[in-house]
Amino acid sequence: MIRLYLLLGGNIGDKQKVFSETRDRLRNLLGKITAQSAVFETEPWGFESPDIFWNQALEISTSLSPEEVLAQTQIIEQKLGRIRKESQYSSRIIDIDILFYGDQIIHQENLVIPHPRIQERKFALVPLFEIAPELVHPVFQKSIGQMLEKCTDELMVKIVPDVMR
Ligand code: PH2
Ligand code: MG
Ligand code: MG
Repeated sequence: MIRLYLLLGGNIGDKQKVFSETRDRLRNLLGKITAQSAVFETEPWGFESPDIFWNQALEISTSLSPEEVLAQTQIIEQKLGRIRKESQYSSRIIDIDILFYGDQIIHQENLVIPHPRIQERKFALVPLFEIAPELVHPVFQKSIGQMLEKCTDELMVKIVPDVMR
């Protein structure tokens, strides 16, 4: 079994319903969710939009390969109605990003693990810090806590109170 860390993100549609449906599908297709952060409201990073994001980090115990995880998460994104746009960043119903797959380092054309921009993004580091503060990034050899201290991103990231996990 591998310890997998995912980040859920979405800024349009019924986020409560979409996040809950995404977690149910991840449990069925990938494995047990062994930790989940609070849900955070986060300002769009890298593009302008009036629609605030929700982000949540999950730890999952899986026996799937990284390629299988990618395939299954993309199927879930599609089934929940994600439409991919040409532009680099755009509003979306659900994005499921692979942050870490154990301590493996993977560089394939369509799959890079650890996710290449974790260190620049509070919307990823803050939820991850809640469930895995001591986790060490296998490339930078720094813990999530150390990476958060060094991160200069100043966009808003705050807990959504009372959201059902
Ligand atoms: N995802 C992006 C680009 N920008 N901003 C926030 N706040 N949350 C995200 O999940 C996010 C983003 C690319 O996938
Ligand atoms: Mg993403
Ligand atoms: Mg993605």
